[in-house]
Amino acid sequence: DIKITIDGKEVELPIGSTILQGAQKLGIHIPTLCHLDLHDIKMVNQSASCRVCVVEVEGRRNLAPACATPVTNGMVIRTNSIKVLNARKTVVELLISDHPKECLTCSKSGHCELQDLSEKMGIRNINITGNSMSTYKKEYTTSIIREMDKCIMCRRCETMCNNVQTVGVLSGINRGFDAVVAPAFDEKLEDTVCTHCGQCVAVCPVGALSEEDSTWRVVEALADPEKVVVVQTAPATRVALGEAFGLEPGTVVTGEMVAALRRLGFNYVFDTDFAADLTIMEEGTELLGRLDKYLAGEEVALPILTSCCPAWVNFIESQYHELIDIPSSARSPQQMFGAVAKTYFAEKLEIPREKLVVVSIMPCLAKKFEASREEFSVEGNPDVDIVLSTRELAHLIKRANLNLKELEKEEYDNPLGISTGAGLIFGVTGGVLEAALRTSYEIKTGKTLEKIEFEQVRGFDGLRVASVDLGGITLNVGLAHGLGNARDLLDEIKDGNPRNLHAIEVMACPGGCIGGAGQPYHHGDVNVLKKRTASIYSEEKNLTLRKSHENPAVKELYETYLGKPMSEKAHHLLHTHYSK
Ligand code: HC0
Ligand code: SF4
Repeated sequence: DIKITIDGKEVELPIGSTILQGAQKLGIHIPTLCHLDLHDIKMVNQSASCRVCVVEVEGRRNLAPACATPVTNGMVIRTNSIKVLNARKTVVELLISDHPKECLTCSKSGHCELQDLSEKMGIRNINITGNSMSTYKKEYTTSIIREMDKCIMCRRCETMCNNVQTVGVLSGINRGFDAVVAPAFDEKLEDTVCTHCGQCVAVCPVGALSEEDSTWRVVEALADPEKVVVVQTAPATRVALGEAFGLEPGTVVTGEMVAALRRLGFNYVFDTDFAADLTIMEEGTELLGRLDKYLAGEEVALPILTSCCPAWVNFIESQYHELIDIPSSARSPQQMFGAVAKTYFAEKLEIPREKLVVVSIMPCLAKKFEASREEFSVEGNPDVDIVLSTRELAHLIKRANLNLKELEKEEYDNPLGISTGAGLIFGVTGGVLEAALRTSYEIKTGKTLEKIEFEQVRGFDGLRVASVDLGGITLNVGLAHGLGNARDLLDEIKDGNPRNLHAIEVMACPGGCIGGAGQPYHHGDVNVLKKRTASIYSEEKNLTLRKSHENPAVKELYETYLGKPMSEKAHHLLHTHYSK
Protein backbone atom coordinates (compact mmCIF):
# COMPACT_ATOMS: atom_id res chain seq x y z
CA ASP A 1 0.00 0.00 0.00
CA ILE A 2 0.93 3.62 -0.45
CA LYS A 3 0.67 6.24 2.26
CA ILE A 4 -0.20 9.83 1.35
CA THR A 5 -1.39 12.96 3.14
CA ILE A 6 -4.28 15.04 1.91
CA ASP A 7 -5.10 18.31 3.68
CA GLY A 8 -3.18 17.10 6.71
CA LYS A 9 -4.91 13.72 6.91
CA GLU A 10 -3.11 10.45 6.21
CA VAL A 11 -4.57 7.66 4.11
CA GLU A 12 -3.34 4.32 2.76
CA LEU A 13 -4.23 3.26 -0.76
CA PRO A 14 -3.46 0.37 -3.08
CA ILE A 15 -0.87 1.00 -5.80
CA GLY A 16 -2.42 2.51 -8.90
CA SER A 17 -4.98 4.56 -6.99
CA THR A 18 -5.53 8.20 -7.89
CA ILE A 19 -5.43 11.26 -5.66
CA LEU A 20 -9.17 11.58 -6.18
CA GLN A 21 -9.75 8.08 -4.80
CA GLY A 22 -7.64 8.97 -1.78
CA ALA A 23 -9.69 12.08 -1.15
CA GLN A 24 -12.92 10.11 -1.52
CA LYS A 25 -11.67 7.62 1.03
CA LEU A 26 -11.04 10.47 3.46
CA GLY A 27 -14.38 12.10 2.74
CA ILE A 28 -12.68 15.15 1.23
CA HIS A 29 -14.64 16.53 -1.68
CA ILE A 30 -12.70 17.57 -4.78
CA PRO A 31 -14.92 19.04 -7.51
CA THR A 32 -14.91 17.18 -10.84
CA LEU A 33 -16.59 17.71 -14.17
CA CYS A 34 -15.41 15.39 -16.92
CA HIS A 35 -14.62 12.58 -14.52
CA LEU A 36 -17.24 9.86 -14.04
CA ASP A 37 -16.64 6.54 -12.37
CA LEU A 38 -19.48 4.03 -12.49
CA HIS A 39 -17.33 0.95 -12.62
CA ASP A 40 -20.24 -1.35 -11.72
CA ILE A 41 -21.53 -0.69 -15.19
CA LYS A 42 -18.09 -0.34 -16.82
CA MET A 43 -18.54 3.40 -17.27
CA VAL A 44 -15.26 5.00 -16.30
CA ASN A 45 -14.49 8.31 -17.95
CA GLN A 46 -10.98 9.41 -17.18
CA SER A 47 -10.26 11.84 -19.96
CA ALA A 48 -8.76 14.35 -17.49
CA SER A 49 -9.69 17.00 -20.01
CA CYS A 50 -11.43 19.63 -17.89
CA ARG A 51 -8.85 20.14 -15.11
CA VAL A 52 -11.47 21.21 -12.60
CA CYS A 53 -10.08 18.70 -10.09
CA VAL A 54 -6.55 20.13 -9.92
CA VAL A 55 -4.71 19.94 -6.59
CA GLU A 56 -1.33 21.06 -5.27
CA VAL A 57 1.29 18.34 -4.78
CA GLU A 58 4.18 19.35 -2.54
CA GLY A 59 7.44 19.57 -4.48
CA ARG A 60 5.76 19.84 -7.88
CA ARG A 61 5.61 23.10 -9.76
CA ASN A 62 2.44 22.33 -11.74
CA LEU A 63 -0.95 21.54 -10.30
CA ALA A 64 -2.06 17.95 -10.87
CA PRO A 65 -5.49 16.66 -11.95
CA ALA A 66 -6.64 14.55 -9.01
CA CYS A 67 -8.71 12.19 -11.17
CA ALA A 68 -5.75 11.04 -13.26
CA THR A 69 -2.70 11.43 -11.03
CA PRO A 70 -1.54 8.17 -9.47
CA VAL A 71 -0.47 8.36 -5.85
CA THR A 72 3.16 7.79 -4.82
CA ASN A 73 4.47 7.09 -1.36
CA GLY A 74 4.75 10.10 0.91
CA MET A 75 2.84 12.47 -1.38
CA VAL A 76 1.55 15.58 0.39
CA ILE A 77 -1.49 17.11 -1.25
CA ARG A 78 -3.49 20.27 -0.72
CA THR A 79 -6.93 20.40 -2.25
CA ASN A 80 -8.03 23.86 -1.24
CA SER A 81 -5.10 26.30 -1.36
CA ILE A 82 -5.49 29.74 -2.92
CA LYS A 83 -3.44 28.55 -5.88
CA VAL A 84 -5.83 25.65 -6.41
CA LEU A 85 -8.95 27.77 -6.01
CA ASN A 86 -7.70 30.35 -8.50
CA ALA A 87 -6.74 27.70 -11.03
CA ARG A 88 -10.14 26.02 -10.78
CA LYS A 89 -11.89 29.34 -11.13
CA THR A 90 -9.90 30.12 -14.28
CA VAL A 91 -10.69 26.69 -15.71
CA VAL A 92 -14.41 27.20 -15.17
CA GLU A 93 -14.26 30.76 -16.55
CA LEU A 94 -12.57 29.48 -19.69
CA LEU A 95 -15.23 26.81 -20.14
CA ILE A 96 -17.99 29.39 -19.70
CA SER A 97 -16.31 31.82 -22.09
CA ASP A 98 -17.00 29.33 -24.89
CA HIS A 99 -20.44 28.34 -23.63
CA PRO A 100 -23.79 29.91 -24.48
CA LYS A 101 -25.16 31.74 -21.43
CA GLU A 102 -28.64 30.31 -21.82
CA CYS A 103 -29.23 29.04 -18.32
CA LEU A 104 -32.71 30.58 -18.14
CA THR A 105 -33.96 28.48 -21.02
CA CYS A 106 -31.62 25.51 -20.99
CA SER A 107 -33.20 22.08 -20.52
CA LYS A 108 -30.44 21.19 -18.06
CA SER A 109 -30.91 24.26 -15.89
CA GLY A 110 -30.93 23.21 -12.25
CA HIS A 111 -29.20 19.92 -13.08
CA CYS A 112 -26.18 21.28 -14.95
CA GLU A 113 -22.81 20.48 -13.43
CA LEU A 114 -21.14 23.49 -15.09
CA GLN A 115 -23.80 25.81 -13.67
CA ASP A 116 -23.20 24.23 -10.27
CA LEU A 117 -19.47 24.83 -10.47
CA SER A 118 -19.89 28.40 -11.61
CA GLU A 119 -22.11 29.04 -8.64
CA LYS A 120 -19.71 27.33 -6.28
CA MET A 121 -16.69 29.27 -7.60
CA GLY A 122 -18.54 32.54 -7.18
CA ILE A 123 -18.15 33.50 -10.83
CA ARG A 124 -20.13 36.66 -11.49
CA ASN A 125 -18.77 37.84 -14.82
CA ILE A 126 -16.53 36.57 -17.57
CA ASN A 127 -13.72 38.94 -18.50
CA ILE A 128 -11.97 36.68 -20.96
CA THR A 129 -11.87 38.36 -24.36
CA GLY A 130 -10.63 37.34 -27.74
CA ASN A 131 -12.45 34.02 -27.93
CA SER A 132 -14.86 33.41 -30.70
CA MET A 133 -17.72 31.22 -29.54
CA SER A 134 -18.22 28.05 -31.51
CA THR A 135 -21.61 27.80 -33.16
CA TYR A 136 -23.34 24.58 -34.04
CA LYS A 137 -26.83 24.03 -35.31
CA LYS A 138 -29.20 22.24 -32.98
CA GLU A 139 -29.99 18.74 -34.15
CA TYR A 140 -33.31 17.12 -33.36
CA THR A 141 -33.73 13.36 -33.57
CA THR A 142 -36.96 11.61 -32.65
CA SER A 143 -35.72 11.22 -29.12
CA ILE A 144 -32.56 13.24 -28.55
CA ILE A 145 -31.67 16.91 -28.98
CA ARG A 146 -28.03 17.80 -29.59
CA GLU A 147 -26.85 21.35 -28.92
CA MET A 148 -23.18 21.07 -29.61
CA ASP A 149 -22.36 24.69 -28.89
CA LYS A 150 -22.88 23.59 -25.28
CA CYS A 151 -20.44 20.65 -25.52
CA ILE A 152 -17.54 21.02 -23.08
CA MET A 153 -15.55 18.07 -24.45
CA CYS A 154 -15.75 16.02 -21.27
CA ARG A 155 -16.18 12.95 -23.48
CA ARG A 156 -18.51 11.16 -21.08
CA CYS A 157 -20.98 10.52 -23.91
CA GLU A 158 -18.19 9.12 -26.04
CA THR A 159 -17.10 6.73 -23.30
CA MET A 160 -20.69 5.66 -22.73
CA CYS A 161 -21.48 5.10 -26.39
CA ASN A 162 -18.18 3.39 -27.21
CA ASN A 163 -17.18 1.47 -24.10
CA VAL A 164 -20.46 0.66 -22.36
CA GLN A 165 -22.91 0.45 -25.24
CA THR A 166 -20.31 -0.43 -27.91
CA VAL A 167 -22.38 1.38 -30.50
CA GLY A 168 -19.52 3.73 -31.19
CA VAL A 169 -21.20 6.55 -33.06
CA LEU A 170 -19.70 9.37 -30.97
CA SER A 171 -16.11 10.60 -30.99
CA GLY A 172 -14.17 13.85 -30.65
CA ILE A 173 -13.96 15.88 -33.86
CA ASN A 174 -12.40 19.27 -34.75
CA ARG A 175 -9.84 21.18 -32.72
CA GLY A 176 -9.58 24.10 -30.35
CA PHE A 177 -12.77 26.00 -29.69
CA ASP A 178 -14.59 24.01 -32.38
CA ALA A 179 -13.88 20.68 -30.74
CA VAL A 180 -17.03 18.67 -29.97
CA VAL A 181 -18.08 15.07 -29.60
CA ALA A 182 -20.10 14.05 -32.63
CA PRO A 183 -20.71 11.28 -35.16
CA ALA A 184 -17.88 10.85 -37.67
CA PHE A 185 -17.74 13.57 -40.37
CA ASP A 186 -20.30 15.50 -38.30
CA GLU A 187 -23.03 13.33 -39.79
CA LYS A 188 -26.50 13.69 -38.28
CA LEU A 189 -27.04 11.36 -35.32
CA GLU A 190 -30.36 10.30 -36.82
CA ASP A 191 -28.48 8.98 -39.88
CA THR A 192 -26.10 6.79 -37.90
CA VAL A 193 -26.62 3.42 -36.18
CA CYS A 194 -27.46 5.26 -32.95
CA THR A 195 -29.91 3.08 -31.02
CA HIS A 196 -31.65 6.01 -29.28
CA CYS A 197 -30.79 4.40 -25.95
CA GLY A 198 -30.08 7.89 -24.65
CA GLN A 199 -27.37 6.82 -22.25
CA CYS A 200 -25.21 9.62 -23.65
CA VAL A 201 -27.91 12.02 -22.48
CA ALA A 202 -27.96 10.37 -19.07
CA VAL A 203 -24.28 11.20 -18.45
CA CYS A 204 -23.92 14.57 -20.21
CA PRO A 205 -23.08 17.06 -17.45
CA VAL A 206 -24.40 20.07 -19.38
CA GLY A 207 -27.21 20.82 -21.82
CA ALA A 208 -25.41 19.54 -24.91
CA LEU A 209 -27.50 16.37 -24.98
CA SER A 210 -31.09 16.29 -23.82
CA GLU A 211 -34.41 14.68 -24.69
CA GLU A 212 -37.01 15.80 -27.17
CA ASP A 213 -39.65 17.68 -25.19
CA SER A 214 -43.25 16.68 -25.85
CA THR A 215 -44.81 18.21 -22.76
CA TRP A 216 -46.63 21.00 -24.59
CA ARG A 217 -48.17 18.54 -27.04
CA VAL A 218 -49.65 16.75 -24.04
CA VAL A 219 -50.95 20.00 -22.56
CA GLU A 220 -52.65 20.74 -25.87
CA ALA A 221 -54.23 17.30 -26.11
CA LEU A 222 -55.52 17.60 -22.55
CA ALA A 223 -57.09 20.94 -23.34
CA ASP A 224 -58.87 19.64 -26.45
CA PRO A 225 -62.52 18.91 -25.59
CA GLU A 226 -62.82 16.67 -28.65
CA LYS A 227 -60.24 14.20 -27.38
CA VAL A 228 -60.27 11.40 -24.85
CA VAL A 229 -56.76 11.24 -23.43
CA VAL A 230 -55.46 8.07 -21.80
CA VAL A 231 -52.09 7.58 -20.20
CA GLN A 232 -49.98 4.49 -19.45
CA THR A 233 -47.14 4.49 -16.94
CA ALA A 234 -44.14 2.20 -17.42
CA PRO A 235 -43.07 -0.12 -14.59
CA ALA A 236 -39.83 1.73 -13.76
CA THR A 237 -41.29 5.24 -13.57
CA ARG A 238 -42.91 4.73 -10.16
CA VAL A 239 -39.63 4.15 -8.34
CA ALA A 240 -37.88 7.22 -9.79
CA LEU A 241 -40.39 10.03 -10.27
CA GLY A 242 -40.22 10.91 -6.58
CA GLU A 243 -36.54 11.87 -6.96
CA ALA A 244 -37.61 14.89 -8.98
CA PHE A 245 -39.56 16.02 -5.92
CA GLY A 246 -36.72 15.53 -3.47
CA LEU A 247 -37.63 12.02 -2.34
CA GLU A 248 -35.01 9.33 -1.75
CA PRO A 249 -34.08 7.28 -4.85
CA GLY A 250 -36.33 4.25 -4.99
CA THR A 251 -39.25 5.79 -3.11
CA VAL A 252 -42.38 4.17 -4.52
CA VAL A 253 -44.85 6.84 -5.66
CA THR A 254 -47.31 4.80 -7.73
CA GLY A 255 -50.46 6.13 -6.06
CA GLU A 256 -49.25 9.72 -5.99
CA MET A 257 -48.31 9.51 -9.67
CA VAL A 258 -51.79 8.23 -10.55
CA ALA A 259 -53.33 11.09 -8.55
CA ALA A 260 -51.11 13.64 -10.29
CA LEU A 261 -52.04 12.31 -13.73
CA ARG A 262 -55.73 12.61 -12.89
CA ARG A 263 -55.24 16.17 -11.69
CA LEU A 264 -53.47 16.96 -14.93
CA GLY A 265 -56.68 16.02 -16.70
CA PHE A 266 -56.10 12.56 -18.18
CA ASN A 267 -59.43 10.86 -18.71
CA TYR A 268 -58.11 7.38 -17.93
CA VAL A 269 -54.96 6.51 -16.02
CA PHE A 270 -53.73 3.08 -17.06
CA ASP A 271 -50.65 0.99 -16.48
CA THR A 272 -48.06 -0.41 -18.87
CA ASP A 273 -47.76 -3.24 -16.32
CA PHE A 274 -51.09 -4.50 -17.67
CA ALA A 275 -49.56 -4.72 -21.13
CA ALA A 276 -46.44 -6.32 -19.70
CA ASP A 277 -48.67 -9.15 -18.44
CA LEU A 278 -50.16 -9.37 -21.91
CA THR A 279 -46.67 -9.52 -23.40
CA ILE A 280 -45.88 -12.51 -21.20
CA MET A 281 -48.96 -14.33 -22.48
CA GLU A 282 -47.78 -13.87 -26.04
CA GLU A 283 -44.04 -14.20 -25.53
CA GLY A 284 -44.40 -17.10 -23.10
CA THR A 285 -46.61 -18.98 -25.56
CA GLU A 286 -44.11 -18.29 -28.32
CA LEU A 287 -41.26 -19.55 -26.13
CA LEU A 288 -43.10 -22.77 -25.24
CA GLY A 289 -44.05 -23.27 -28.89
CA ARG A 290 -40.43 -22.97 -30.00
CA LEU A 291 -39.29 -25.24 -27.17
CA ASP A 292 -41.78 -27.95 -28.09
CA LYS A 293 -40.53 -27.93 -31.66
CA TYR A 294 -36.95 -28.02 -30.48
CA LEU A 295 -37.67 -30.99 -28.21
CA ALA A 296 -39.37 -32.74 -31.12
CA GLY A 297 -36.16 -32.34 -33.07
CA GLU A 298 -37.54 -29.78 -35.51
CA GLU A 299 -35.61 -26.86 -36.95
CA VAL A 300 -36.42 -23.80 -34.87
CA ALA A 301 -35.03 -20.34 -34.10
CA LEU A 302 -33.42 -20.46 -30.66
CA PRO A 303 -32.48 -18.85 -28.37
CA ILE A 304 -35.54 -16.67 -28.33
CA LEU A 305 -34.65 -13.06 -27.54
CA THR A 306 -36.88 -10.66 -25.67
CA SER A 307 -38.03 -7.82 -27.87
CA CYS A 308 -39.50 -5.25 -25.52
CA CYS A 309 -36.53 -2.90 -25.28
CA PRO A 310 -36.59 -0.57 -28.30
CA ALA A 311 -32.92 0.43 -28.22
CA TRP A 312 -32.06 -3.25 -28.16
CA VAL A 313 -34.29 -3.85 -31.17
CA ASN A 314 -32.54 -0.98 -33.00
CA PHE A 315 -29.18 -2.48 -32.07
CA ILE A 316 -29.94 -5.95 -33.39
CA GLU A 317 -31.56 -4.55 -36.53
CA SER A 318 -28.56 -2.43 -37.40
CA GLN A 319 -25.71 -4.62 -36.20
CA TYR A 320 -26.80 -8.27 -36.14
CA HIS A 321 -28.82 -8.68 -39.27
CA GLU A 322 -27.98 -12.36 -39.47
CA LEU A 323 -29.80 -12.96 -36.16
CA ILE A 324 -32.94 -11.06 -37.08
CA ASP A 325 -35.13 -14.19 -37.03
CA ILE A 326 -34.55 -15.08 -33.40
CA PRO A 327 -36.13 -12.24 -31.39
CA SER A 328 -39.65 -12.85 -30.18
CA SER A 329 -42.15 -11.30 -32.55
CA ALA A 330 -44.09 -9.92 -29.58
CA ARG A 331 -44.39 -6.13 -29.57
CA SER A 332 -43.24 -4.29 -26.49
CA PRO A 333 -45.74 -3.62 -23.70
CA GLN A 334 -45.84 0.06 -24.68
CA GLN A 335 -46.94 -0.86 -28.20
CA MET A 336 -49.28 -3.65 -27.13
CA PHE A 337 -50.94 -1.14 -24.85
CA GLY A 338 -51.34 1.34 -27.69
CA ALA A 339 -52.81 -1.25 -30.04
CA VAL A 340 -55.26 -2.53 -27.41
CA ALA A 341 -56.25 0.99 -26.34
CA LYS A 342 -57.00 2.08 -29.89
CA THR A 343 -59.09 -1.00 -30.70
CA TYR A 344 -60.55 -2.85 -27.71
CA PHE A 345 -60.81 0.18 -25.43
CA ALA A 346 -61.90 2.65 -28.13
CA GLU A 347 -64.61 0.17 -29.11
CA LYS A 348 -65.72 -0.06 -25.47
CA LEU A 349 -66.03 3.74 -25.42
CA GLU A 350 -67.66 3.63 -28.84
CA ILE A 351 -65.33 6.24 -30.26
CA PRO A 352 -63.11 6.13 -33.36
CA ARG A 353 -59.40 5.67 -32.74
CA GLU A 354 -58.68 9.18 -33.98
CA LYS A 355 -60.58 10.62 -31.02
CA LEU A 356 -58.39 8.76 -28.55
CA VAL A 357 -54.97 10.13 -27.62
CA VAL A 358 -52.59 7.62 -26.04
CA VAL A 359 -49.78 9.10 -23.96
CA SER A 360 -46.97 7.00 -22.43
CA ILE A 361 -44.83 7.88 -19.46
CA MET A 362 -41.57 6.02 -19.98
CA PRO A 363 -38.17 5.90 -18.26
CA CYS A 364 -36.72 5.63 -21.73
CA LEU A 365 -35.89 7.89 -24.67
CA ALA A 366 -35.90 5.13 -27.29
CA LYS A 367 -39.61 4.65 -26.58
CA LYS A 368 -40.17 7.95 -28.40
CA PHE A 369 -38.53 6.44 -31.45
CA GLU A 370 -40.41 3.15 -31.07
CA ALA A 371 -43.78 4.91 -30.97
CA SER A 372 -42.90 6.71 -34.21
CA ARG A 373 -42.23 3.49 -36.17
CA GLU A 374 -44.54 3.23 -39.12
CA GLU A 375 -45.61 -0.34 -38.41
CA PHE A 376 -47.16 0.85 -35.15
CA SER A 377 -49.74 3.10 -36.78
CA VAL A 378 -52.96 2.62 -38.72
CA GLU A 379 -53.43 4.91 -41.71
CA GLY A 380 -51.17 7.50 -40.20
CA ASN A 381 -52.73 7.33 -36.74
CA PRO A 382 -50.15 6.02 -34.27
CA ASP A 383 -51.04 3.47 -31.60
CA VAL A 384 -49.11 5.58 -29.11
CA ASP A 385 -49.41 9.28 -29.86
CA ILE A 386 -47.02 10.93 -27.43
CA VAL A 387 -44.21 9.57 -25.24
CA LEU A 388 -42.97 11.51 -22.23
CA SER A 389 -39.96 10.61 -20.15
CA THR A 390 -40.22 10.42 -16.36
CA ARG A 391 -38.38 13.77 -16.26
CA GLU A 392 -40.91 15.34 -18.61
CA LEU A 393 -43.75 14.10 -16.43
CA ALA A 394 -42.07 15.72 -13.42
CA HIS A 395 -42.00 18.99 -15.38
CA LEU A 396 -45.67 18.70 -16.27
CA ILE A 397 -46.59 18.07 -12.64
CA LYS A 398 -44.55 21.08 -11.48
CA ARG A 399 -46.00 23.24 -14.24
CA ALA A 400 -49.46 22.45 -12.88
CA ASN A 401 -48.27 23.62 -9.45
CA LEU A 402 -48.81 20.23 -7.92
CA ASN A 403 -46.52 18.79 -5.30
CA LEU A 404 -46.32 15.05 -5.78
CA LYS A 405 -45.44 14.53 -2.13
CA GLU A 406 -48.68 16.08 -0.92
CA LEU A 407 -51.08 14.15 -3.12
CA GLU A 408 -53.27 11.37 -1.71
CA LYS A 409 -52.60 8.04 -3.36
CA GLU A 410 -55.12 6.94 -5.98
CA GLU A 411 -55.75 3.71 -7.92
CA TYR A 412 -55.41 3.02 -11.63
CA ASP A 413 -58.53 2.83 -13.79
CA ASN A 414 -60.12 -0.36 -15.15
CA PRO A 415 -59.52 -2.41 -17.18
CA LEU A 416 -56.12 -1.47 -18.62
CA GLY A 417 -54.81 -0.46 -15.23
CA ILE A 418 -54.98 -3.91 -13.70
CA SER A 419 -51.68 -5.72 -13.42
CA THR A 420 -49.63 -8.28 -11.53
CA GLY A 421 -46.21 -8.27 -9.94
CA ALA A 422 -44.85 -10.03 -13.00
CA GLY A 423 -45.60 -6.90 -15.00
CA LEU A 424 -43.95 -4.68 -12.41
CA ILE A 425 -40.60 -6.51 -12.42
CA PHE A 426 -40.26 -5.81 -16.15
CA GLY A 427 -38.63 -2.59 -14.96
CA VAL A 428 -35.41 -4.28 -13.76
CA THR A 429 -32.81 -6.42 -15.48
CA GLY A 430 -33.95 -10.04 -15.28
CA GLY A 431 -37.58 -9.13 -14.71
CA VAL A 432 -38.98 -9.94 -18.12
CA LEU A 433 -37.42 -13.37 -18.10
CA GLU A 434 -38.56 -14.05 -14.54
CA ALA A 435 -42.10 -13.05 -15.43
CA ALA A 436 -41.98 -15.32 -18.47
CA LEU A 437 -40.63 -18.22 -16.39
CA ARG A 438 -43.41 -17.92 -13.81
CA THR A 439 -46.07 -18.25 -16.48
CA SER A 440 -44.29 -20.76 -18.72
CA TYR A 441 -43.63 -23.07 -15.79
CA GLU A 442 -47.25 -23.16 -14.70
CA ILE A 443 -48.60 -23.53 -18.22
CA LYS A 444 -46.08 -26.22 -19.15
CA THR A 445 -46.42 -28.30 -15.97
CA GLY A 446 -49.98 -27.50 -14.96
CA LYS A 447 -48.59 -27.16 -11.43
CA THR A 448 -48.44 -24.17 -9.10
CA LEU A 449 -44.97 -22.77 -8.54
CA GLU A 450 -43.79 -23.44 -5.01
CA LYS A 451 -41.32 -20.62 -5.04
CA ILE A 452 -42.35 -17.77 -7.20
CA GLU A 453 -39.03 -15.90 -7.18
CA PHE A 454 -36.46 -17.08 -9.69
CA GLU A 455 -33.46 -15.81 -7.77
CA GLN A 456 -31.13 -17.36 -10.39
CA VAL A 457 -31.95 -14.65 -12.91
CA ARG A 458 -31.74 -11.71 -10.52
CA GLY A 459 -28.67 -9.59 -9.86
CA PHE A 460 -26.71 -6.65 -11.19
CA ASP A 461 -23.89 -8.36 -13.10
CA GLY A 462 -23.91 -7.13 -16.68
CA LEU A 463 -24.02 -10.61 -18.15
CA ARG A 464 -25.54 -13.59 -16.37
CA VAL A 465 -26.49 -17.12 -17.32
CA ALA A 466 -28.61 -19.58 -15.38
CA SER A 467 -30.32 -22.92 -15.76
CA VAL A 468 -33.92 -23.23 -14.72
CA ASP A 469 -36.05 -26.33 -14.32
CA LEU A 470 -39.19 -26.05 -16.37
CA GLY A 471 -40.92 -29.22 -15.22
CA GLY A 472 -38.32 -31.75 -16.31
CA ILE A 473 -36.83 -29.64 -19.06
CA THR A 474 -33.71 -27.65 -18.27
CA LEU A 475 -33.96 -24.21 -19.74
CA ASN A 476 -30.69 -22.31 -20.17
CA VAL A 477 -31.17 -18.59 -20.04
CA GLY A 478 -28.90 -15.61 -20.58
CA LEU A 479 -29.37 -12.04 -19.42
CA ALA A 480 -27.60 -8.85 -20.38
CA HIS A 481 -28.07 -5.22 -19.49
CA GLY A 482 -26.06 -2.59 -21.29
CA LEU A 483 -25.56 -3.09 -25.01
CA GLY A 484 -21.88 -4.02 -24.68
CA ASN A 485 -22.89 -7.05 -22.61
CA ALA A 486 -25.61 -7.82 -25.13
CA ARG A 487 -22.98 -7.75 -27.86
CA ASP A 488 -20.96 -10.38 -25.99
CA LEU A 489 -24.01 -12.64 -25.82
CA LEU A 490 -24.91 -12.12 -29.47
CA ASP A 491 -21.37 -12.86 -30.58
CA GLU A 492 -21.61 -16.09 -28.63
CA ILE A 493 -24.85 -17.00 -30.41
CA LYS A 494 -23.24 -16.22 -33.76
CA ASP A 495 -20.41 -18.54 -32.79
CA GLY A 496 -22.78 -21.47 -32.54
CA ASN A 497 -24.33 -20.94 -29.10
CA PRO A 498 -21.80 -23.04 -27.14
CA ARG A 499 -23.72 -22.70 -23.87
CA ASN A 500 -26.89 -23.91 -25.57
CA LEU A 501 -28.98 -20.98 -24.41
CA HIS A 502 -32.71 -21.21 -25.05
CA ALA A 503 -33.86 -17.76 -24.04
CA ILE A 504 -32.13 -14.40 -23.66
CA GLU A 505 -33.28 -11.18 -22.09
CA VAL A 506 -31.61 -7.95 -23.09
CA MET A 507 -32.15 -4.46 -21.74
CA ALA A 508 -30.10 -1.73 -23.38
CA CYS A 509 -29.68 0.43 -20.31
CA PRO A 510 -27.56 -0.43 -17.29
CA GLY A 511 -29.88 -1.84 -14.62
CA GLY A 512 -32.71 -2.28 -17.11
CA CYS A 513 -35.51 0.28 -17.42
CA ILE A 514 -34.93 1.66 -13.94
CA GLY A 515 -31.67 3.02 -15.41
CA GLY A 516 -33.38 4.40 -18.50
CA ALA A 517 -32.16 7.68 -19.93
CA GLY A 518 -35.47 9.42 -19.27
CA GLN A 519 -35.33 8.92 -15.51
CA PRO A 520 -34.30 11.71 -13.14
CA TYR A 521 -30.53 12.14 -13.48
CA HIS A 522 -28.50 9.79 -11.28
CA HIS A 523 -25.54 12.21 -11.31
CA GLY A 524 -23.01 9.44 -11.43
CA ASP A 525 -24.29 7.46 -8.45
CA VAL A 526 -24.82 3.77 -9.22
CA ASN A 527 -26.54 3.35 -5.86
CA VAL A 528 -29.47 5.27 -7.27
CA LEU A 529 -29.99 2.42 -9.75
CA LYS A 530 -29.59 -0.21 -7.04
CA LYS A 531 -32.11 1.48 -4.76
CA ARG A 532 -34.69 1.65 -7.54
CA THR A 533 -34.11 -2.05 -8.24
CA ALA A 534 -34.56 -3.01 -4.60
CA SER A 535 -37.80 -1.03 -4.44
CA ILE A 536 -39.29 -2.80 -7.45
CA TYR A 537 -38.61 -6.19 -5.86
CA SER A 538 -39.84 -5.25 -2.39
CA GLU A 539 -42.98 -3.64 -3.79
CA GLU A 540 -43.61 -6.72 -5.92
CA LYS A 541 -43.36 -9.07 -2.98
CA ASN A 542 -46.40 -7.49 -1.36
CA LEU A 543 -48.72 -7.83 -4.32
CA THR A 544 -51.43 -10.48 -4.26
CA LEU A 545 -51.32 -11.23 -7.97
CA ARG A 546 -47.81 -12.05 -9.18
CA LYS A 547 -48.22 -14.09 -12.33
CA SER A 548 -49.26 -12.63 -15.65
CA HIS A 549 -51.70 -15.43 -16.49
CA GLU A 550 -53.65 -14.59 -13.33
CA ASN A 551 -54.35 -11.03 -14.44
CA PRO A 552 -58.18 -10.86 -14.62
CA ALA A 553 -58.20 -7.98 -17.10
CA VAL A 554 -55.85 -9.86 -19.42
CA LYS A 555 -58.02 -12.98 -19.13
CA GLU A 556 -61.08 -10.96 -20.02
CA LEU A 557 -59.32 -9.39 -22.98
CA TYR A 558 -58.63 -12.88 -24.36
CA GLU A 559 -62.09 -14.20 -23.59
CA THR A 560 -64.01 -11.34 -25.12
CA TYR A 561 -61.71 -10.02 -27.80
CA LEU A 562 -58.49 -11.77 -28.75
CA GLY A 563 -59.42 -15.43 -28.41
CA LYS A 564 -56.19 -16.99 -27.23
CA PRO A 565 -52.49 -16.10 -27.21
CA MET A 566 -50.99 -16.13 -30.72
CA SER A 567 -54.48 -16.15 -32.28
CA GLU A 568 -54.86 -14.39 -35.61
CA LYS A 569 -56.20 -11.28 -33.96
CA ALA A 570 -53.44 -11.36 -31.35
CA HIS A 571 -50.89 -11.67 -34.12
CA HIS A 572 -52.32 -8.71 -35.94
CA LEU A 573 -52.42 -6.43 -32.89
CA LEU A 574 -49.64 -7.66 -30.66
CA HIS A 575 -46.84 -8.91 -32.89
CA THR A 576 -44.41 -7.29 -35.27
CA HIS A 577 -41.54 -8.02 -37.66
CA TYR A 578 -38.01 -6.68 -37.83
CA SER A 579 -36.29 -4.96 -40.69
CA LYS A 580 -33.08 -3.72 -42.33
FE1 HC0 B 1 -39.51 -0.66 -19.73
FE2 HC0 B 1 -41.21 -2.14 -20.83
S1 HC0 B 1 -40.14 -2.66 -18.91
S2 HC0 B 1 -39.24 -1.53 -21.80
O1 HC0 B 1 -37.84 -1.24 -19.26
O2 HC0 B 1 -40.92 -4.80 -21.74
O3 HC0 B 1 -39.20 1.93 -21.03
O4 HC0 B 1 -40.23 0.57 -17.13
O5 HC0 B 1 -42.32 0.26 -20.11
O6 HC0 B 1 -42.74 -1.36 -23.27
O7 HC0 B 1 -43.63 -2.95 -19.47
C1 HC0 B 1 -39.24 1.00 -20.45
C2 HC0 B 1 -39.87 0.17 -18.09
C3 HC0 B 1 -41.42 -0.44 -20.16
C4 HC0 B 1 -42.20 -1.70 -22.34
C5 HC0 B 1 -42.80 -2.63 -20.02
C6 HC0 B 1 -41.06 -3.78 -21.47
FE1 SF4 C 1 -24.76 6.16 -28.48
FE2 SF4 C 1 -27.06 5.52 -27.19
FE3 SF4 C 1 -26.27 8.07 -27.40
FE4 SF4 C 1 -27.08 6.80 -29.59
S1 SF4 C 1 -28.32 7.29 -27.81
S2 SF4 C 1 -25.31 8.12 -29.43
S3 SF4 C 1 -26.34 4.71 -29.16
S4 SF4 C 1 -25.22 6.41 -26.28
